Parts: sequence; structure tokens; C-alpha cells
Amino acid sequence: MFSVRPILRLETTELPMADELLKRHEKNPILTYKDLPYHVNAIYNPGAIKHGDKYVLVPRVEYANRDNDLHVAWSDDGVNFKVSPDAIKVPGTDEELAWEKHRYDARVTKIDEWYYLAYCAQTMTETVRIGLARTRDFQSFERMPFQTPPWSRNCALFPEKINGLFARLERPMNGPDAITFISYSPDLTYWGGWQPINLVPQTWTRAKWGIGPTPIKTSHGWLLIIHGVWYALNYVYRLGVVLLDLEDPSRVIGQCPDFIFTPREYYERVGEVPNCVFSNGAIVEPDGEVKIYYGAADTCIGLATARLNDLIQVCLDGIQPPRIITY
Ligand code: M1P
Repeated sequence: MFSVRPILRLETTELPMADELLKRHEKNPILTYKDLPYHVNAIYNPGAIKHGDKYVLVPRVEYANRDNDLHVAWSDDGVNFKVSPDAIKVPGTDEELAWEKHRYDARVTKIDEWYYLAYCAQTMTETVRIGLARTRDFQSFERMPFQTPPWSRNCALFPEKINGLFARLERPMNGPDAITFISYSPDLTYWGGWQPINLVPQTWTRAKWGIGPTPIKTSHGWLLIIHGVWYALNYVYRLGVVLLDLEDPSRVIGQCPDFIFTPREYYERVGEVPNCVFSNGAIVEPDGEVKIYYGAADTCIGLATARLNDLIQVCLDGIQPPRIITY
């Protein structure tokens, strides 16, 4: 058993079971297709961050022709959001824009005065790579260089430099090579120093696992919410949590072996992709509450909350001896 120093001066409470760490908001789903003023198929998988005293989501909107794009949604309380009817505009050349027939799954990271959106950029023929845009106000956006070649579909920047370099987690799209790597860059253009993140495989992550929201810095390590995928009749997407070393985030220093959130409610079980909870956006409140926004069944958006201390504790309790994993 590891002793945990209180974080944000919280009392450590009795730890709930892993599957009870997250509490669904009573207003769930907090955003649905009805929140757009025109005909859309779905709204889900939002990036999330606070801008001043406003809560900002960057959801994926799937239109009635099933193209996808990123929008901005604003809220004063983190629960009631107003979605902008217009997609985010990121100026680009015809060639750049051709890579972005669909944009989705933005992870939002604040570094200094800029908010960076690392998103999936997918062509008409479904080749997918990671695009990057930045903004100061969520009104106007600048294009940054594409971050990966094809086929990459999960990417989150760390919110600060590590050992003097920008850092990111990134994962190719699918299959047995869908391994999450950390890499580093001096300028958000050239990346290197790749190291795999050696999670201890669990049955619920058997098909693959991927990056959740932007890593959260704590005094115990980088807290990373992940999604894990099991294949039954179809994929089942669940959420888990791990802790990465502050100085060398390729080192897993804690891992909850159990999933912490699983589809149970109707809107998580039934939809475009059934039995799916997927998060790429979380906000930590000053009192240690973590608001986790998630796509439910690739159809609508839910909100679940947890205590930061509890998420850290289950990682530390579940720590397993480091081991080298060969893929
Ligand atoms: O359909 C479930 C999810 O599938 C993909 O995620 P991943 O590549 O990590 O398995 C993405 O298309 C994601 O948007 C979607 O929610």
C-alpha cells in the first residue's frame, strides 16, 4: 500500500470500488443532436478546457450527410452548454483542407497563452492523421503543421514542456500495432525520441487501448485517463486510468487494473456505436473534482465526475512491478 499525500488539500475519503469512482450527472446526456439548430446525426467526443471562467467543449458534430467537424460549445457551469452552429474554421491550402474532409476527437491543451487542438484529420477515403490548430480565444484559429503521417488517430499534447521539450502521446489507428508512444519536439513540428507506453495489458483492453483527455499533472505523476477496448460481438469501449512518471512519462508508475467506467445507461449502450464510453476531455476543478466529458455510443455527450485523489489512489493501489512488454 502506498501512502498518498493529500492533493489540493483534500481529505482522503474511503475509496469507492473502481466501477463507482465516476458519478454520472443527473442531466445526462448533457448534449444531443437536438442541441444543434439544424439536422445532424450526432454530437460526441468533446475536448474540454476552461477559458477564464467559461467552460469550453470542442465536440465532434456528425452532420446529416455523416461528415464530421469540430464545433465550440460554451457554458458558465460546465453542465449547460450552447453549441456554436458553425464549425471551427482553420485556414489552410486546398491540399491541407483535402486532408480534412472530417475533423474529430480534439484533445485541447493549454500551453502558455495558446490553446492547442490536436485532432483527427481524415480524408474522403478515410486516411487519418493528426492535425493541429491553435487559438487564444476559441474564435479564430491558426493552422499548425500536421503532426503525423497516416495512420494515426489519437494524440494529446502535454500541457508543459518536459526536460525542455514539447511532449505528446500518440497512437496509430488500429490493430496489433496500435501502441501508444510518447515523443518530444523542440517546436511542435519535428518529433523524435519515441518510447512506447508499456501498460500492463488487461482483458478489458485486449483489442486495444488509447489516449483519453490531455494528461493531468499531479504531484504523484501525470494522470492519464484511457479508453480500453474489448471485442465481444462488437467492440466495447470503457475508461481506465494510469499514472505516468513526471520526468519520464514513458514509465507507467501506477495503473488501475480494472476499468473505472463502463457503458451501463441506455444512451451509452444504444446508438451509432453501441456499448461505448469514450473521453477526450476532462477539467479539474480547484476543489479536486474532475469533470469527465464523454461520448456515449458515438451519439451524444455525457458528464461524469470523480475525485482526483481517488483516481490517483486507484492507480497507486493497482501498481504492478515494471516489466518489459514485447508486442
Ligand atoms: O467508435 C468508437 C471510437 O472509435 C475510434 O477510437 P479508437 O481509434 O481509439 O478506437 C474513434 O473513431 C472514436 O472517435 C470513436 O468514438
